[in-house]
Amino acid sequence: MKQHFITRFLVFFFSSILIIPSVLAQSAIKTTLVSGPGRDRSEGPAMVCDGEFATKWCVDSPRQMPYTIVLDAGQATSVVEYGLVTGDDTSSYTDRNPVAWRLSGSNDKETWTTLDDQKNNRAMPDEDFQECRFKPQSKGSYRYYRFEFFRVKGGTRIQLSEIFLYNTVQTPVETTFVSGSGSGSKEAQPQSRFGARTIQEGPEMVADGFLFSKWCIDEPSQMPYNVILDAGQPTPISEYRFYTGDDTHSYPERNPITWRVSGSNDKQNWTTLDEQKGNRRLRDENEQEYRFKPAQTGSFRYYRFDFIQMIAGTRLQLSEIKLFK
Ligand SMILES: [Ca+2]
Repeated sequence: MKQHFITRFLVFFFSSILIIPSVLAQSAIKTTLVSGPGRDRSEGPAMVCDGEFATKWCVDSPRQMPYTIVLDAGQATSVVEYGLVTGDDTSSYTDRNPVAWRLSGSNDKETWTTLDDQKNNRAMPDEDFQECRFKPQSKGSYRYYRFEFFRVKGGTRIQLSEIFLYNTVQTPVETTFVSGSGSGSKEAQPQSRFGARTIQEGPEMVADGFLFSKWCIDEPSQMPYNVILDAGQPTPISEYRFYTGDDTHSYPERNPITWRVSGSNDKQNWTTLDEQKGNRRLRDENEQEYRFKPAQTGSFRYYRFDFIQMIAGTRLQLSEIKLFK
């Protein structure tokens, strides 16, 4: 068992190559910039549709407000969801997220139909490289999409690293638990007025649909910890989400920072879909959702998550892992 563990660890290290994040969502419509305010070069408006999270549109020009970006979808397309992605330093400059905007569609760039109107939407997080998705109130088939940003959280500077348009809605994948590290062991709770209580904190808790139940394991001999989920049939995923535990605010060191996601159709041959090393995006907050796009995709029935390192120590906890098409 120990040898198996060491072998897996070595395989991980020797096979680890730097994966350049391929951040363009699989289902995003390819768009080009028609017009928008800002510089031509490094932080210009074209940066919202270059497919790279690393490049952003950043402008502070109050006279040009509302900041208006027009994108060309190439052909008439119905947008059922759109995504705004925060910048590379939004966690340091939290005022730059838009809070009021309007989305309109057109086929001639003259007559515009309002599709969505957000007056004070603070859903975008104060975090770097985070995509926030919105469903427009109206739909229709349009070639051109216009975003008018009326207001940001504070001041007049806006920044976005990408704007994604989608013609398919992101749907959750129903999964069932296959196997995982930990025995479903019980953690004895202190004596309370309810009597001695035990709580199940086995790996199956990440797939029970509840945030108040969690997988919590501290068994160094079993590291890296893994959990396998069954999507029922071969299913490509565009996103996976981790949800922190019910007391992560008190125990932030339990958040994973290095992990690998793999897919398989026979539970024997695994294809690496994503590797994250030293990723500290999960924060010291309880039951919070964090979204990740796998670097690779493929149609797999089984998805395996290997947790290689936490912020500190050997205890891992997550309340849910969810997959999305
Ligand atoms: Ca970009």
